[in-house]
Amino acid sequence: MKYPTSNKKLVNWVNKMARLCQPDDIVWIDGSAEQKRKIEEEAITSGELIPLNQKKLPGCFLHRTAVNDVARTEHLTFICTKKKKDAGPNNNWMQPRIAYAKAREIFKGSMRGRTMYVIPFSMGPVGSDFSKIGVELTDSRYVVANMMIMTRAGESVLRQLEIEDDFTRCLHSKADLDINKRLILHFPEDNTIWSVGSGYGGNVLLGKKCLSLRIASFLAKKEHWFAEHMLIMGIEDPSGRIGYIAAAFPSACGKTNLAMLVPPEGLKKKGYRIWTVGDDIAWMRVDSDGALWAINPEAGFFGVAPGTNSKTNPNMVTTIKKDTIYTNVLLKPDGTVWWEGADETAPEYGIDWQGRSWRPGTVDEHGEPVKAAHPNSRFTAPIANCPTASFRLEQHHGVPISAIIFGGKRAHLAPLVYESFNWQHGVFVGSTMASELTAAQVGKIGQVRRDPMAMIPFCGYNMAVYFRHWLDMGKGMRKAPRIFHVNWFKTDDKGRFLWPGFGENLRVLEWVLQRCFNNIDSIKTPIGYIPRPQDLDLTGLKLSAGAFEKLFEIDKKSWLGEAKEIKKFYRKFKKGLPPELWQEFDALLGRLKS
Ligand code: OXD
Ligand code: MN
Repeated sequence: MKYPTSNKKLVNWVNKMARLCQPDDIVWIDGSAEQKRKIEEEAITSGELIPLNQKKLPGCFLHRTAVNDVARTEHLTFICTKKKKDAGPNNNWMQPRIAYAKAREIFKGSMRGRTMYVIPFSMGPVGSDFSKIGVELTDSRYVVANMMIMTRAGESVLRQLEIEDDFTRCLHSKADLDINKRLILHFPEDNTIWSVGSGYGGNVLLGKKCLSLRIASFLAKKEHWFAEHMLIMGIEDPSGRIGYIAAAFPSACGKTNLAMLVPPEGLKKKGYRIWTVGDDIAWMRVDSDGALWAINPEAGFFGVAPGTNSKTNPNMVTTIKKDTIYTNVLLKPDGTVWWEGADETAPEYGIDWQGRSWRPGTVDEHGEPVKAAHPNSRFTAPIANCPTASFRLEQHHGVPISAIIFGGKRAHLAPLVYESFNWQHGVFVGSTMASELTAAQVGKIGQVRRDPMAMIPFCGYNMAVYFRHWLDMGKGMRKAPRIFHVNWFKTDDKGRFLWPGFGENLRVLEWVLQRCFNNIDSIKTPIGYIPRPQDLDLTGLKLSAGAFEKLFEIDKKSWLGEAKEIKKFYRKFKKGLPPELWQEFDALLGRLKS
């Protein structure tokens, strides 16, 4: 057989995996429009993709996953390092030998009657110092179609593999989509990912969470850089200066909406403008100028559909009008799609995410309302379609980061915004982040979980060592970004949001950048610096009476309760937890008690 590469390591591995999975044939993805069309046609025939109304939604398709395969299955996700302690208390761990053996049994013959696609892909611009190459083998045309949006895939990557020998070996098979035979395995010491038994994006688009976060975080520690669960956006101020921020929020907490927000009228008039670099992942390196620079390794958005509309995210509404794959949303009779919280009211009739007839008011056998779209239904769309896409997306150098923002979904406790005292304190703030669970994870919605740096599901190694890495990185920077914490989700006693969120969040980001660039004054509190009331531009915003005070209220008693929870969490890491973080913990207690 003639191979489209002379990289022997790649050819040998593809052949070895083919011997295991026994596909009927092997197709190498070249990234051409012609091949893309052919695979889409085959996917339509096989039922993996349903073409949508090509007049209204050109280049768009619908896909339905299996009913038991709609979100990341964290309990079936493992870090397989030789030593258990290297995976840490934050990960499920399996001995590599056992993990390979277990998965091998499921992969064996799993591609019989199917094609194995070989997808060479680059996370980051091909050839950039930031970028990493992966090759995903899969028997899913849905995965191929998604990877062609989410990554730079094909010929140019194969050319790069003639120069660069190394790549992340990513093997995926749907097998029979049996949840009892589902495993998402990461072997950071082998630069390998094996995912079997799932067809859900977060489990199977292996360039995303698996490579760009779990494997990359492990590599980043070794190679002295950051792989983070962060959006990246540029905020152009009235003088034309663009300040870039990187912000970490747990899944489905509004990273995508924030990354492409529309400035409120007053700020737009002042001259503010947004540039979207990424909505989910940031790879950051210290450059020769001593500052932190970032790229988004992805080339597309894999966003949550429900709640996306012209009010919450008009730029996304435009982005997903073409070249988009919708997953688990409602199909309307006119071949377009709908989800809860879309612009239009519910259609009179449609086919729901499970492929069943649906009408408003449909209830299940327990009398519970049936959702038209799954709460974690998604769209996959190219960043290039986004009206606010940054002109620096393809720059090998990335963008300079002025501020790092951590945030969670907390109904109480955390104020709208506060700034850490310094880098070490900022790492403490990130390491103690907590949020309520959302539909993006299997689990109980609303339950609070500690999610340091929004990385708890994605850190590919022991988080105590990850905290050490964060502290060490700060020492290597002459122009370190300032670190902030935000909470858009504080509620009043009746559970109503105190802050309107969405585009209005720019008011907070304006303050953040003022702190970074103009060093305006602030108010010191036990947890950090908060804005002086005159420094937050609230022109044209109507907050309810007393909301502003509540948004910035720091209730010492609640914070002392929080400290107890932090202590419990920190203790999980035993002696591994860097002493600097205990110092910060003690200092916080001291300030709260004084
Ligand atoms: C995502 C997630 O899909 O965090 O981005 O779950
Ligand atoms: Mn995410």
